[in-house]
Amino acid sequence: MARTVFITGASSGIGEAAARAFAEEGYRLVIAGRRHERLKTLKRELEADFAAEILVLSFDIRDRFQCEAAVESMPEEFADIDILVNNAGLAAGLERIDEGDPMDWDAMIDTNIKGLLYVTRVIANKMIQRGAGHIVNIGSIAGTQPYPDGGVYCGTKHAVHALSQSMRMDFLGFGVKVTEIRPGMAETEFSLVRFHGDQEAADEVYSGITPLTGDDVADAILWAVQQPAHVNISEIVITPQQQANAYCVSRGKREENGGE
Ligand code: NDP
Ligand code: 8X3
Repeated sequence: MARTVFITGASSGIGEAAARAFAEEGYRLVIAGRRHERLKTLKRELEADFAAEILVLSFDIRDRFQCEAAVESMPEEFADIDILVNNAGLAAGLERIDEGDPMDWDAMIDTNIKGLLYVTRVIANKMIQRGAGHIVNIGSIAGTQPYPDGGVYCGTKHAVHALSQSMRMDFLGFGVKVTEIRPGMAETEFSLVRFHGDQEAADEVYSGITPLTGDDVADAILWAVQQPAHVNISEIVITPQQQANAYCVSRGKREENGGE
């Protein structure tokens, strides 16, 4: 029987790429996000390309009651979630703490931490009852490497790192695996969202490098969940070849940037 995967933030970027990768492998999919039309278009595409079974759930992950109602609304054939990919998230703004916008902070904290918790709580509960499941949390290199002007985003991803470790201990003995994937720079809508729609600023982030794509991260997610039953992949850190960590990026060819 096909396994069922629930992906939050499937309307773009890493989540959308993961949906495509899982559909191609024959999984049954629940794809979630706020942008209903995008999710419906993706559903049609994956049904046509891979004859995949897809359920669209449109809700705002920041709202606990919407999260619970969405999960409870799933028809029987989708209700037994084998894999949860906690991917929905964002960065909003890039500035010093004293200049930060508290509305941006709320969006990041409510989505990246509280939203992840709300969805995990209801789905993990069902996994524990069934004695099986796999939760994949999309963290970030920012989850272990705080950088200037990104304090709140980095704080939320540090929380994802801590929560992933706690979940792994909480669910030990219940047959539920937990994997945290921490990507570096991936070119998705991430920077466009961070800079509030400023495309030029978003493009600048990736100038002179070949960033990760959503597909690269999706490959890592798929690999982690396809390991044998007795194997748990705890963490994967994945960056572009030109990014060593949150602080060191080599833009352009070595000879063009003085070998830095
Ligand atoms: P995108 O902006 O392309 O995708 C973000 C997804 O999150 C969208 O599908 C969006 O859906 C969803 N989302 C955001 N807010 C909400 C909300 N309130 N309710 C429901 N869904 C929401 O960015 P990425 O694909 O890059 O980001 C995915 C994850 O990867 C994030 O957690 C991000 O922090 C992480 N990450 C990204 C990196 C990068 O460089 N791109 C690197 C490291 C980690 P919608 O707007 O339709 O609701
Ligand atoms: C996104 C990667 O380095 O911009 O989480 O924080 S980074």
